[in-house]
Amino acid sequence: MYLNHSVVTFNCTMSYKRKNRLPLDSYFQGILNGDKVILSQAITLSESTLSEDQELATALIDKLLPHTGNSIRVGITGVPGVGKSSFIEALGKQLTSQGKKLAILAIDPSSQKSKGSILGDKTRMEQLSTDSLAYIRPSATHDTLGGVANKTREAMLLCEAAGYEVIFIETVGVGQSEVAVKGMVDFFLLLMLAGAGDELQGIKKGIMEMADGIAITKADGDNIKYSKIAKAEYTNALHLFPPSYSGWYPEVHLCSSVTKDGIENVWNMILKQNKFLKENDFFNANREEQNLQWMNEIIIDQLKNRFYSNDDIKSKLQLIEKDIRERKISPKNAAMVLLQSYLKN
Ligand SMILES: Nc1nc2c(ncn2[C@@H]2O[C@H](COP(=O)(O)OP(=O)(O)OP(=O)(O)O)[C@@H](O)[C@H]2O)c(=O)[nH]1
Ligand SMILES: [Mg+2]
Repeated sequence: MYLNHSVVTFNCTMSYKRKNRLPLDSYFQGILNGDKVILSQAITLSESTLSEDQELATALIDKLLPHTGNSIRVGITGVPGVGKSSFIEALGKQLTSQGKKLAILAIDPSSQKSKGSILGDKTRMEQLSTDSLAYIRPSATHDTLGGVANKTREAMLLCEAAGYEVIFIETVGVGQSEVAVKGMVDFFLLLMLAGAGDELQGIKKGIMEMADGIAITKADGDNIKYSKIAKAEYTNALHLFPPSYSGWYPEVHLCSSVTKDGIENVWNMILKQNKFLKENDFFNANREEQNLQWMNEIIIDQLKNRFYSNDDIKSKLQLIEKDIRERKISPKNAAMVLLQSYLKN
């Protein structure tokens, strides 16, 4: 173990009473027992910015690590209104009716400033929000997307330890948050609408390239014929991309959250890819790679924070920024001067 847990526990014992925190073992047992209240408290703990909370959360996650990893992790993205929440509700109900435990997490870039929209989603996911086999957690709030992503990864591990077999991570398809989600899931599902045009959907080529599968939503009523055309178009478009490292070819399916047609096909595609990745050993390799990536992100995040919150750097930065604007020093040289000064500190 790299972290001295006994010290952590001791420190935490001092403070948990004051802040209503539980001892490490209560979180640990509660989560292994699948207690939703304790799970929520543990996720809140991991989102806390207090250093003693962070120490306790880190110790908890390390202790739970052997009980994590046993889920199918699915990222779900698509522009606002494409039908993400309705799809999750429809597929989620099918899964819980088969007795599967499902956790729904979110990465919502807008929640960096305000509370995320997934809180509103709880009302849109009416049936799942009262389903004992489902657990819905709004997006973490943090100053940076990296911070939100980090907290979501921790929440995912905590949910896995609590016995959730399927994890959905929902994100709004408008920017970088997709890259963050892609970096923490086994299957990245892109929801698209028929007939809306790529520009209108704001979906960038890069996001389509990341997708392991596309589901064309709202394929019901008059929309069915347009959805079929869209399916052919997206299938062709996907063929233009180079094959993924794993050798998996993304599929395109139609579905409707209203009629429930095709919902099962989307799930079967996810299961098929899962089996494919496990058979060619890519499944574990991908997760290992994601873990290394996670560690690197935290290192970079921490170094950046320390650098920019350093008082000496703060004062030097102001002066050197002026010199850059006046072209007295090149940006590269300025960066080197600041870094050298920081490293000497
Ligand atoms: N006809 C039809 N309407 C649907 C379907 N799925 C969703 N809708 C409607 O589309 C609208 C948006 O659905 P949501 O599930 O809230 O979409 P979302 O992608 O979660 O939206 P945001 O959370 O705002 O990004 C709602 O009015 C739904 O009733 C579908 O399969 N068929
Ligand atoms: Mg939604």
